[in-house]
Amino acid sequence: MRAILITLCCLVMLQGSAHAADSIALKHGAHRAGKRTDADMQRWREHGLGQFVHWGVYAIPGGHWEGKYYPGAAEWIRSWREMPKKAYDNLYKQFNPTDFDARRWAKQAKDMGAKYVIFTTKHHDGFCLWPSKYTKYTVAGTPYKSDIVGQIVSAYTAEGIDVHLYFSIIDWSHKGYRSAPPQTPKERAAYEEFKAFTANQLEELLTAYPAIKGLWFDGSWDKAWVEQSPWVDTLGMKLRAMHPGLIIGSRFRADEYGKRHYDTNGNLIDDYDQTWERDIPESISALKGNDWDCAMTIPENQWGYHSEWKGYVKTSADLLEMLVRCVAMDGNLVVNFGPDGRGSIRPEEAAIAREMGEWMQANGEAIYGASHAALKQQGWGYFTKKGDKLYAAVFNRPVSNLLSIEFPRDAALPVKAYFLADGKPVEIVDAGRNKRNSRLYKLAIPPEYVASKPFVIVIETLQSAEAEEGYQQAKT
Ligand code: FHN
Repeated sequence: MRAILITLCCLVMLQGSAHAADSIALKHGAHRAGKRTDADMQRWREHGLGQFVHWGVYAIPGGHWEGKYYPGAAEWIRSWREMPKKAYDNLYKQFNPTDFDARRWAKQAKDMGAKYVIFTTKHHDGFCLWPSKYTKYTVAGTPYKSDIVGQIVSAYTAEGIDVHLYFSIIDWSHKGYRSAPPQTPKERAAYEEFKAFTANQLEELLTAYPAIKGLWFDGSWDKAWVEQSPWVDTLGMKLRAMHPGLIIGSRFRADEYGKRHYDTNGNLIDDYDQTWERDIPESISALKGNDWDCAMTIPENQWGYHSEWKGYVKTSADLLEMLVRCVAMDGNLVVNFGPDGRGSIRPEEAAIAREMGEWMQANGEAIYGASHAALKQQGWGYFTKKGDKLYAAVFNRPVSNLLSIEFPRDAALPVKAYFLADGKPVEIVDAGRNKRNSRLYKLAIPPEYVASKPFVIVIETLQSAEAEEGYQQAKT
């Protein structure tokens, strides 16, 4: 009896310590288990496609200085030793984008099929595209003078496109900003000033632009900022209280142990996973059921305007493939644009917007509000789903013209298939029970069907005895 009691006590103790090791009480970790369930977040989740715009004074040199080519990302040119800081810090005096027309940009984004835009209010250089009253380094001090953020918010909102404001925590223009934690009392006092400045600017943005839907933070990886996690957390709560429904990704703050994106217990910090920059997860399991977006550049790694793109430049077909891949894993794809110093969108980007838009016009149903379909991935493309419809987005047409689809045994069965673009029917061939737990079907693409672009086939499914019977009949 004594031995049994000792064993039970040990088991309870072991369980207790395992629990403590599994989960640590955090004050500044994730404040919610699982996804947000409110309408604002649901709307964000259904966007599918977004546009990112990186714009600032770095668009003036466009990746060159005094005839030399800067091989890095154009918006980082200030950190290049060939470009004197003083020269960069005076560029704003030339900022006069007379070609800028927010309504034209917004219309182009709408035609592309974007449902939200992320716009840089200020990048790491600290130059503000709105007339912030907390610094002189703003658009108000340029020859252009007018509030650019305000024009973007109005024009995009008028087109029905949700606006999220990009805000860099790194600010090279503020004397109190630093990447390493402050050590001396003087440094600490300066950093406190920087914190107050950052909080003031964020509150200023929310007050000036109440129509915005979210804040997209960047440059929050510095140790100095990470160490401020309790303060940052409190600031985040204040911003949320000021702006109900506000959406903030996982790049704003760390927990009290310095863990970013995912807290010490492995829970996502804030509303969506922002780690997927120029990268898409291999499988949905990597996302642990969280919301996420992928921010993608058109050239390899250029966000701001660089007049000379080198290396591989993505095509609209590449980006559409990425878009469908993201939506098939419950994520959004945000395609970056870097307008030039005069305010024009370069022809390569305009072409991408047009081509993506044409495809979205015909196939957007497979993207907006669509989500992950738990079917086995096939080499020809991706599945998304909405209600009782499945969407098969075909990027690699098989030479056989037969698309294999494996349905789990208990899944709703395919009853009808047709091309999303023109409604023409596609034959469903029952290929029998290939494995014990799944049923194989083939969608027969008519050999005469010509497609110069990826295409989508809608598969209507039915979970009913009728469909089951149909399946049985088709087998005989
Ligand atoms: O350093 C920036 C970069 O310039 C660009 O703004 C991207 C966009 O996500 N964010 C940073 C790198 O992660």
